[in-house]
Order: sequence, then structure tokens, then C-alpha cells
Amino acid sequence: MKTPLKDKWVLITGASSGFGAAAARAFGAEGAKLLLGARRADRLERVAAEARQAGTREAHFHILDVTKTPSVETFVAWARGKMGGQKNLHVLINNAGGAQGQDPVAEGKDADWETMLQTNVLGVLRVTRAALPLMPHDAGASIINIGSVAGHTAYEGGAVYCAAKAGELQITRALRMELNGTGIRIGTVDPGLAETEFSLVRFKGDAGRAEKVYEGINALTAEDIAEILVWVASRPPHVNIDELLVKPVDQAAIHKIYRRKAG
Ligand code: NDP
Ligand code: 8X3
Repeated sequence: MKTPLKDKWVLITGASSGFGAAAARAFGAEGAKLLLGARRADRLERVAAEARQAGTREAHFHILDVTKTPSVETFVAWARGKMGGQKNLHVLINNAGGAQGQDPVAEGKDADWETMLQTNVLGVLRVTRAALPLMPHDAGASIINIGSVAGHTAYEGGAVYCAAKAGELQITRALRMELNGTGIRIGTVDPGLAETEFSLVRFKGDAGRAEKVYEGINALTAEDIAEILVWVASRPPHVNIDELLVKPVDQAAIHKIYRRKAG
């Protein structure tokens, strides 16, 4: 039997845009109760309103910076308060992250490297460590980490982002073993090219360069991934989706991309 999501608490990091925002709307449509975090409060407020419109009675948000342990601890303490102090967190989605720049290592910037490792690797560790004590055992609870095709295959200019997502994959695998016997499920959903704000952030606001990444292809959408996240969390409690690689049909491999000509 499917694991119901109605009235279950779902915590989503990086809920202010892209996959996280779409996940908030999708879990909201299932009637889940939402705890949303990211750095941009104005965007979170808008997403929480959209999630309520989609169907949930409860969509709460709070500032979160996953690169800072005190921010993560404050956020999780807030989340515990919203849940009435109960050990009631049913789904944790570690989604906050992204890439910074696409420089070869020889021209890499310390700040870019540090941000990528802080968000995609240490952020996942910090949030998971803080949230695990809020997750019930043997009740079909799930942790879903967002990885990437980049964690499976390297590409030029992607050394640190690929290393970070490979790190996320290995953290997920280690946790899968550490959690064995608790009934808490854990897995990673690893998308290929998806048109969100990912490339705009990577290229620091250069919209033209960001658009080129998706030119001529039918990229994944944030909604495609959100639908998969709902599916993963709602499998029967004895079913663990360990690792799911999801690519647009136009992306057969990291560099093997079919692009339609304009016009
Ligand atoms: P977006 O840029 O649209 O969303 C990224 C989200 O992460 C935003 O909500 C942002 O919120 C949040 N975030 C970034 N840094 C922090 C931080 N320090 N603390 C808290 N939140 C943070 O991109 P996507 O939706 O595409 O990205 C979501 C995840 O999916 C990332 O982990 C990314 O690496 C991964 N991914 C993306 C793919 C793609 O092609 N789009 C493919 C595979 C994986 P804010 O700025 O408000 O803090
Ligand atoms: C994002 C996918 O190929 O741009 O994780 O690195 S890619």
C-alpha cells in the first residue's frame, strides 16, 4: 500500500525556486504540511502561498543558509516547534545547492569551489544531522537527496560541481547503511539537464549564457522532478528507491545532446 502524504510533515531545503519550489507545490497538492527553507524569504513567501493554493492547509517558511551550522540548527529548531515538538518529520528533501562557474581547474576561483562544496556536500550533512532526530523509525519516513548526472560523470569545467555531487552520492550510500534497521528510507534523485535557475546562478546572472545550455532541447522541468519526488516518498513503507538517474530524452549522455535547429 502507498505511503500517504496527507497531513505528513515535509521539510524542503532550497524551496525558493526550481525543484524545491515545484516540490512544495506538488507535496502541497497531496495535502502534506510543509516546512520550507532557503535564503530568500520573499520567494519562500510566494512559494508557500502557491503550495496553499495547490491544496495544503499548512505551508510554513523560515530563512535557511545550509552553509552555516548555526543557521541550520535555528531552522531545524523552528521546524521542531512547528511540529509541536514531536518527532514527526516524515520527508526530508535535501535539495539546496547548485553550481558556481564553469572554469577549468587551472582558472578556478576559491569562492566558487567553497560555495559548491559548502552547499552540495556540507549542507546535506548539516541538515541531515540536525533533522534525523525528528524522524520517526519504522513509519515510512524518507530522506531524499538531490544529486545529479554530474555526480556520475565528469565534464570539463565541472570538476568541483561533479566532485560535490559525487560526494552527495557517496553520503547517500553511507547513510543508507547507517540507517539500516531504523525503517527510515534514503535515496538520491539525480537529474540531467533541467531548466530552472540553475544555469542563471552558475553563470552569475548571465541570462544569454544560461539560455544557451537548454537551446534546442526539451529539457526536464522542475515539475518533472517534483512529480518523481512525490512518487519516491509515497512508495509503500518497505520500498526504498536507492538511486534514480533521470535525464531528458534528448540527453543520452552528459555530452551526447540532441539539439533541434531553430525555425
Ligand atoms: P535553482 O537555482 O532554481 O534552485 C536552487 C535552490 O537552492 C534555491 O532555492 C536556492 O535558494 C537554494 N540554495 C542555494 N544555496 C543555498 C544555501 N546556501 N542555503 C539554502 N538554500 C540555498 O536550481 P535547481 O532547482 O535546478 O537546483 C536544485 C538542486 O538540483 C541543486 O542541488 C542542483 O545542484 C540540483 N540539480 C539541478 C539540475 C539542473 O539541471 N537544474 C540537474 C541536477 C541537479 P536561495 O538562493 O533563496 O537560498
Ligand atoms: C546539473 C546538470 O549537467 O549541468 O546538475 O551539471 S549539469
